[in-house]
Amino acid sequence: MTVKQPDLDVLIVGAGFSGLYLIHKLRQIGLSCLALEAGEGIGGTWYWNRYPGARCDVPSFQYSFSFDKDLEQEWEWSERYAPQPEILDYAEHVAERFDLKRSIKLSTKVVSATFEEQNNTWSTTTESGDQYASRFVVFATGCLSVPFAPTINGLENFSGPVYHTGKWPHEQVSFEGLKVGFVGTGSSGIQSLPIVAKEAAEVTVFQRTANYSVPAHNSKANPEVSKQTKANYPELRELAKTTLSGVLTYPNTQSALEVPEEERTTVYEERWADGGLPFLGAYSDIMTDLQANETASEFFKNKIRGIVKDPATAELLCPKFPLGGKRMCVDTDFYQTFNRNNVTLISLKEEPIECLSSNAVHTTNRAIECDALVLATGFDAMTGALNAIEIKGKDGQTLKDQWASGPQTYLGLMVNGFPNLFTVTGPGSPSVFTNMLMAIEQHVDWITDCLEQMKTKGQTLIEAKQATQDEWGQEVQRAGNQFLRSETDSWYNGANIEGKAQVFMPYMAGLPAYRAICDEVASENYRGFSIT
Ligand code: NA7
Repeated sequence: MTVKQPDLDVLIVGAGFSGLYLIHKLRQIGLSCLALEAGEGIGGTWYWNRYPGARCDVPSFQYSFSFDKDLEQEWEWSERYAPQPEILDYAEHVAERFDLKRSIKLSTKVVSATFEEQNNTWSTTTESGDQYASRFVVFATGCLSVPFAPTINGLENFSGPVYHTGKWPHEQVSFEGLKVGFVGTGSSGIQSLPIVAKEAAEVTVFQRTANYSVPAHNSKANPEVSKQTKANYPELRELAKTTLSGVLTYPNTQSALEVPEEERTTVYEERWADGGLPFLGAYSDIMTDLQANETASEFFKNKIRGIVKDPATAELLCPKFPLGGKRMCVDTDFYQTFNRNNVTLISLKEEPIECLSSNAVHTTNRAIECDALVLATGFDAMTGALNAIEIKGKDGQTLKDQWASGPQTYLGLMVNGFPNLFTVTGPGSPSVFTNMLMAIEQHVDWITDCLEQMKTKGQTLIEAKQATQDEWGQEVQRAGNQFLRSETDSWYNGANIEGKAQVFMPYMAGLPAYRAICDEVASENYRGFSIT
C-alpha cells in the first residue's frame, strides 16, 4: 500500500458543487488539496440523478454560485427551472473556468478514513487500496447521494431492467412499447412519471404516500428578466441572504387564520398560478400551525380533485399529512398524467406488493405484468454517505457508532472525537431546507476562513467540544419542533429507512440566524471548538 501525496493539507471527499468550490477556495488560501470523487464525472447529485425530467426546484439564476462576478455574468440559463443536463454543464463550466480538474481524481471511491493520533493526520483509503495522508479531511459528500431501494421479495427473479432515479444509466433509456411498474411518488417520481408515461405503453404507479405537488409553470428564460437579474445580481444575492431559505420568494407575513376564506382562496390561486415553492409562503403560519395548514391543504386537495377526472384516483392522490410536512414537490403535469388511459394508480396502503416474479408485480390483490421497473424510492439522506465510509476518529471510535441513535454535530460542521474533519452541509445545518448553493458557499467560506486563520496562527488541530455539540443538538431539535415538518415521517427525520434512528436532521431556524451564529462563533475565537 503506497501513501500518495504525503504532504497534502486537505483531502476532499466528493466533487459536486461543495467539492468544486472548496478546491477553488483552498487554493486561494495557499493550502494543497485533492478531491476524490466516486463518479466518472464531477457534479455529484447532478451527475447521478439523470432521470427523465430531473430539474431544480429553485429558480436557475438563484441556484448558482455567487462567488465570482464574471461567472455570474457569462453563464446563460435557458429555463426558469434548469434541467439536470444544463446544471451538469454549469458544474463542468465552473471546473474548467477555475482549472479545478487537476485537483480531482475521478472514479475513486473512498472506503475509509482514519485519524492517526500519533501524528494528527487523516489517512484516507480508496476502494482500490490507495492511501492518502492529509492534515484535514472534508466530507463534501452531499445530502442525497446514497440511493435507497426497498427490499422487495423476488426482485432477483424479475427479468426486466430495474432503474433507480438516483442512479440512472448514462445511455438512453427507452420505455417505448413497455409496461412499466413505477414505485415512489416523491420529488423524483413526480418529475419523471409524466415523461415515462408519455413514452411507455402502460404505467402502473405504486404509491405508498400521496404527496403534495404544485405546478412549476416552467418556461424558457426571459431574456429581459435575465438582463435585469444580471444587472442587479449583487443586490439580489444580498436580499436572498436575508430570507430563511436563501431563495428570493415573496413571503406573506399575515396569518392564514386572520383573513376571510374568499381572500385566502384568491391568494392561494395566485400562488398556484405563479407556481413553485413560493406557495408555502402564502401565509406565515402554513408550516407551523395545523389549522392554518389545513386551509392550504384543502385548497390543494380541491385542485387535485379538479384536475384528476376519475374521483377514486383523485382521492387516492389526496395527501393525508400537513402540506410541507414532507418536502413539497414541484411538477409539470403530474396530476394530469393520471387522466391518461395508459396510467393506473395503485395504493400500496390498500394493496401492498407481496413479491416480484419474472414479468409481474404481485400485490395482495392481483398480478400486474411489467417489462421494466422504475424505483423512485429516494435516498438514505443526510447521513447515508458518511455512514457508508468507515470513519474512525480518536480512540478508534467510528462515526457510524457515534451516530447510531442519530447524528450529532456542532453546527453541522464538525463532530467531537473527529478532529480536523469537516462536513459541508452536514446534519445539524440548514442544508436541504435551503438553497443548497447558498448553504454550500456559506459552509465552504466558514471552513476555509477557519483553516486560513489556523495556518496564520500556526495551529494544527481543531475539534468540536462535546458540551457545545450537545447544546447544538438541543438547539437543532428546538428549532425543528416549531415546524409541522418535524412531526411528519420523511427523509428529514430518517423515517424513510427502516431501522434508521429517527432524529430531525436539518437546522430549521433559517439561513440568516444560522449564518449569524457561525460568524459569532468564529469571531469569538471559534467558541465551542478546541484549537491547538
Ligand atoms: P423521496 O422524497 O424520499 O420519495 C421517495 C418515494 O418512494 C416516496 O413516495 C416513498 O413513499 C416511496 N417509497 C420509499 N420506500 C418505499 C417502499 N418500500 N415501497 C413503496 N414506496 C416507497 O425521494 P425523491 O428521490 O423523490 O426526492 C428526494 C429529494 O430530492 C426531494 O425531496 C428533493 O429535495 C430532491 P413514502 O413517502 O416514504 O411513504
